[in-house]
Amino acid sequence: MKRLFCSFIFPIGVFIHPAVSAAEVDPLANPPTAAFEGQTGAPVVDNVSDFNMEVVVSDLARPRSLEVLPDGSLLVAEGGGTLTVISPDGSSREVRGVPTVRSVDDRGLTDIALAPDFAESRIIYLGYTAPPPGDRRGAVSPEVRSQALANGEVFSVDTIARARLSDNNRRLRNVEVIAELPSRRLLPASDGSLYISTVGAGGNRPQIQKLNTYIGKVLRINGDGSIPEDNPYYGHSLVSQEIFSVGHRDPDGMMIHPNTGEVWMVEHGPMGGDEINRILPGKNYGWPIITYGKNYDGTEIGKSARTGMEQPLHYWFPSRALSGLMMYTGTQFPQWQNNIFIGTMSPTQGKFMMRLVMDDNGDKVQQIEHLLVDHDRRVRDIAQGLNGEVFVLTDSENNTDLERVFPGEVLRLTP
Ligand SMILES: [Ca+2]
Repeated sequence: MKRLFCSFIFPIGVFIHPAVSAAEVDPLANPPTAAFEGQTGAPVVDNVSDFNMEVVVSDLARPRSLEVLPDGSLLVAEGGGTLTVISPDGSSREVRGVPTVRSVDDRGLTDIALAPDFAESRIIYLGYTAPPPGDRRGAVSPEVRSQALANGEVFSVDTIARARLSDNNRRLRNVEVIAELPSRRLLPASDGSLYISTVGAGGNRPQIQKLNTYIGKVLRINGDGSIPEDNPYYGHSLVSQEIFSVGHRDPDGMMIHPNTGEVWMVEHGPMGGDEINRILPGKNYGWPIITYGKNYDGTEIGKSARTGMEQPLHYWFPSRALSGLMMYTGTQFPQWQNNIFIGTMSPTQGKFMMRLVMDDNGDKVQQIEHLLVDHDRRVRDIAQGLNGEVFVLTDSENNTDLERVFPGEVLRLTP
């Protein structure tokens, strides 16, 4: 596999959608047919949730990830590469020793995640884009990296690191680059392995189906960066052995299901076809061969089912732009137990937090509630506090984004 690096600063690409007259085509006409009853369009909840919302902090720039530390402090990662600890008393302090993050748009730090044994090990994983070698001030644009990934290449700037957070939460120590891989979200598992959802592609990209690219995949490595021997393609010389599952259009939020230990993940569809999936080793989740989405002009992309490809547990048509994913297991909101929460970020369908009420088996969405609709902020991450409160990380927007200007926040939801 070729490894590239580039020291130029590239302009941010502009996406141009094909010109279609809205009068001629209703892109939402003829919605797809579900594979089973209840796979889409779950009804709204019977009982509307009642909760209080407080703003904990409101000065974050492109925040990406929120973690709850064992002492009740919050660890927040901003896309530009800043880690901040917010103490239970509300005071905040920047964590020192964070590796240098570079990107052209302040989105270079993609995720942070605590090891399951963090209380003892203090190990934290970071996914980010590093500066190109020999050019600490340089950066590579996401579009250029995305094209390289589609070609089966990896820029040496795409970095997964692990580090130790000092006992007083003030400094990262022993920062160690464990892999050069692209990442959207990191998910450490109790067996010591690390699942990584990678970046995807906006268009129909056959490269997503290929086993020698990292685009549109879930990857799995060990905590030291080595390949787990029980990975589905371990020992196969012609493929990327980090691959755990394939065929994801644009992966985003992940979680370990608290009751089953399975990996669950949401992904962005095109116009329609946002999905939540149970991620199993070696499985193919279909994009772009099967999808419940359509092209943005309403034309068909492919069928919605095929033998040997996985069906989503639930899909959304039109798309909601799904982001952070969490299952609630606390006691402060008894009526939320075993509900799944997903952040949404859609400029057309709304920005809010979804609550999914699951059936007794836990794999069918029975009812859906939209929370924080009036707050109208992109919800990027969701975390459960030590006492069962819920923390919500909202994304910042700037004046290139619907002409709205406000910073990212941490919200605290209590009964
Ligand atoms: Ca799929």
